[in-house]
Amino acid sequence: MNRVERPQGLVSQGGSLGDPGEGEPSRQDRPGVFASPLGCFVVLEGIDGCGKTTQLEHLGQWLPTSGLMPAGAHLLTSREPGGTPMGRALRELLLHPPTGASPCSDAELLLYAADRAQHVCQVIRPALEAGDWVLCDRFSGSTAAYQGYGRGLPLERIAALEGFATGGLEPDLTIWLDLPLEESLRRRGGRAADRIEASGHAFLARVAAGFATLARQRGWQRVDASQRSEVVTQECQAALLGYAAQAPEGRADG
Ligand code: T5A
Repeated sequence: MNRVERPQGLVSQGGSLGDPGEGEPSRQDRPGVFASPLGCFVVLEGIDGCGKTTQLEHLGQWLPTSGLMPAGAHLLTSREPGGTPMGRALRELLLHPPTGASPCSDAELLLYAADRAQHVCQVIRPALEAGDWVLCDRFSGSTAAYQGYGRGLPLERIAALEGFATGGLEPDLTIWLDLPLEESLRRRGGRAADRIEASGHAFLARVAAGFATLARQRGWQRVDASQRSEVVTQECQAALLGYAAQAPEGRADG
């Protein structure tokens, strides 16, 4: 699976990332062997209210004791938008803008991209480069679903912007919490809708259909999120165990 496209000049413990030492075979000549002690990047995706926050908490407790993470690796849990101090300011602007300050669709896309660029640069990439694991509530898939399928912005333009914002970083594993829209609305109940949630039923239906398409195209692990929370957790754990079982050496123990 494609994950960190190493920016030129970035250096880790072993020297310049991606450059094998003199006389060493290249990474391509050593299948399953990675040039630096990279961690693992796991993302939860799905429509509003599908249970990401709940599962992030459950998996965040389970993962460090699961035996999947290498000894000495830490688990970092985070979310988008809002995984950095700058991101938290952007989150407020995106979800609860002052009167008259709602972004247009293009500006909305750019603000999510800015949040992600900062999150990758300040939090996610340093953690992965240190060999730690990152479990994140939403990433690029949400932009494709909400701004692409939901707002109708061109997917190619979004993909180009994403490449710029993330430097080519992709999750090792994405778990899609699949929940019917009507059930997500029921679960959110009387809670006040944020600006995105208030975009209307047709918008949310396009987003939900977009997630289903993306999951197929991108090979995400689907978990039926309409089940009891404990069962959803067990199925997320199974997805992680399945990933570890087929991951190349160095990505996960177990
Ligand atoms: N966005 C985000 C974009 O448009 N583009 C982007 O690029 C990105 C990154 C972020 C908004 O920004 C948009 C998407 C979003 O609209 P958010 O608040 O971070 O907003 O995201 P939400 O998904 O809206 O977060 P929520 O907290 O509302 O939903 P969760 O985290 O998916 O669900 P959770 O765990 O809070 O559960 C919701 C309710 O259901 C219950 C919980 O107790 C809770 O009451 N629940 C269950 N009930 C029954 N059975 C289960 N299995 C349950 N699991 C949870």
